Amino acid sequence: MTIIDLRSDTVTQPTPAMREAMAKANVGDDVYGEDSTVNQLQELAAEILGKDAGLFLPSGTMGNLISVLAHCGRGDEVILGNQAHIFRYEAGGISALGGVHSHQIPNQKNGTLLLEDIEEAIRWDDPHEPVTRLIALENTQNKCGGIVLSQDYIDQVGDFAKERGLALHLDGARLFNAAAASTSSAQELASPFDSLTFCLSKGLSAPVGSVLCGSRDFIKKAHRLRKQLGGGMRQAGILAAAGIVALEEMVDRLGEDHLRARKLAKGLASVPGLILDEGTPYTNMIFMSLAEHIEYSGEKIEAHLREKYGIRVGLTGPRSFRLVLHYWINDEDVEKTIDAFKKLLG
Ligand code: TLP
Repeated sequence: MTIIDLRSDTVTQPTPAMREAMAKANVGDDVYGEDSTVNQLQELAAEILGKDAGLFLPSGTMGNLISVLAHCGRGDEVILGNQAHIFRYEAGGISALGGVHSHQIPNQKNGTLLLEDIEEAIRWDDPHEPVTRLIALENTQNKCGGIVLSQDYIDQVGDFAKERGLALHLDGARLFNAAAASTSSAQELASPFDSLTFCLSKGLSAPVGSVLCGSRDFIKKAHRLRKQLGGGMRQAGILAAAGIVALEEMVDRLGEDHLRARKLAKGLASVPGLILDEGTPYTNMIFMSLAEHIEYSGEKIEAHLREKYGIRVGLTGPRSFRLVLHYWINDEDVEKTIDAFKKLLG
């Protein structure tokens, strides 16, 4: 049975071109800065995003952690959304490992944080209070449906942060999906941020890795933190080679995943018993839940789809799902998925 894995875009396998590039990659000891393939990837990423320098990392989680630790000292505070990946899904690393205090404010349905809420969250200069250092945004915002933050909005937050002397970080795990779905380029969407991470191993299909970009001084600091956290990799060019292919060949096709997400959503919307979240999909993710009259639990449906049809979907609650489109899902898979839901619930 072929597997149709819609749980996440993190499940993507490397493409044949990536495997070939990996086999041929020149490598060296990257802790010494001597891996020419890693260096090439870092320069390419920084150039694409209009930043001074880049740093190759094992994961997006480490990229966010290093960024927060580079901007904040122990007891300092980061303002971020209550739906931010950093807050919800990174095992509390910024507090556990960095002693950084997180100040969550509500993410609006469109993924944004209200400027009034940010303003109110900024601490007074008072010895009772932690020191506010950083604002962190996420684009696309995963938990808010994979929604895109607009250029207008991020520019406003950028100006706001500058006026108040705060740093601004972007969790841009899916920044290239955001760019594919907006009129701005990835570089424009990156411009207001002092630091940003993007993932090579999601929609771009590379097997491992993220790149952190920022000023030369920031990346120097981040480099030491990477070592401290045990993220200094040696002959990492094997992995970076796939990352270069990801940036050169996989960015321009992300719109296809968004188109397929819309096709799949349209088909699923016609299945009685499924209720799609308002507006979904914004990019490559569909969020939906079971209508009240459906007796089965989400778990049961997930198991049935997996065992009978080889279709894997993500459970986001007792009766809700996330389906993510990516390079390894084609039109036929989309049809099969719609059919399977119809057979099960129709
Ligand atoms: N997200 C994963 C899960 O952790 C939820 C997924 O399947 O979507 N930022 C954002 C916005 C992310 O969505 C993720 C992964 C990360 C950071 C972390 O990236 P990795 O997995 O490379 O540490």
